[in-house]
Amino acid sequence: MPTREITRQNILDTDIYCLTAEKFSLGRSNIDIVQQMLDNDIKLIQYREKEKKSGAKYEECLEIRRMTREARAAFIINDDIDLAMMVEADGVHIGQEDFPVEVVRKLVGEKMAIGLSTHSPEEAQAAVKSGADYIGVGPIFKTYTKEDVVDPVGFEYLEYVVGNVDIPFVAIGGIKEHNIAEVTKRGCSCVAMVTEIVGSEDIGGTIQALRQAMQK
Ligand code: TZP
Ligand code: MG
Repeated sequence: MPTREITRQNILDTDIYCLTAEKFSLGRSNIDIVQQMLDNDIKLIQYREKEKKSGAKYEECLEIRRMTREARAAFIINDDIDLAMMVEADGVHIGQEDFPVEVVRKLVGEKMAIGLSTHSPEEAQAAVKSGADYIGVGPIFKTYTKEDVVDPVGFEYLEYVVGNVDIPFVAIGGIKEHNIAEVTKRGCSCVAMVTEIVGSEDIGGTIQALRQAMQK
């Protein structure tokens, strides 16, 4: 893939959106995992870390910012708007129960992308109106990775988004090598995963297998 300047509009123009989760990383650090992701040409990484204090998260995100910049990959931070601003991330990802997108926009300015998790057509339409740059669509399948997760939305909602939503979107939740083709063949070109990648002994091999499966 040719390198490009990362903008709010093109941040999802890539195949795999990787999220961190040290708890599921088989004893490896977030930094080690991110390095392996970048070494395998992953161009979009979200720092999602529910188990650490702010100071530790700041130190890690500073390093991941340096690494992603060098690799020309986009860097998004989950939940922590202040942290995203402090390390000059490319984006922040928030949920339905977080601060309103319009208010977050006032804080982060015009350059930073704002992603919003959605679970229904109503939430998708509201996200577009709010000025979100992209939406998360899911969980597509059952997932055990997220604690306060809602029931799977299934393919019906994904198909609605493919047909009716004009901003970029990413599918998430329980996506694995064996089911990723069911997502991509429905017209979803960017797929987010946590455990399938961070929980793999062979991250490079898994990414390669996922990329192959996405072509089916
Ligand atoms: N948001 C919706 S599902 C989910 C998040 C963060 C977790 C997805 O994790 P996994 O391991 O890819 O199922
Ligand atoms: Mg959140």
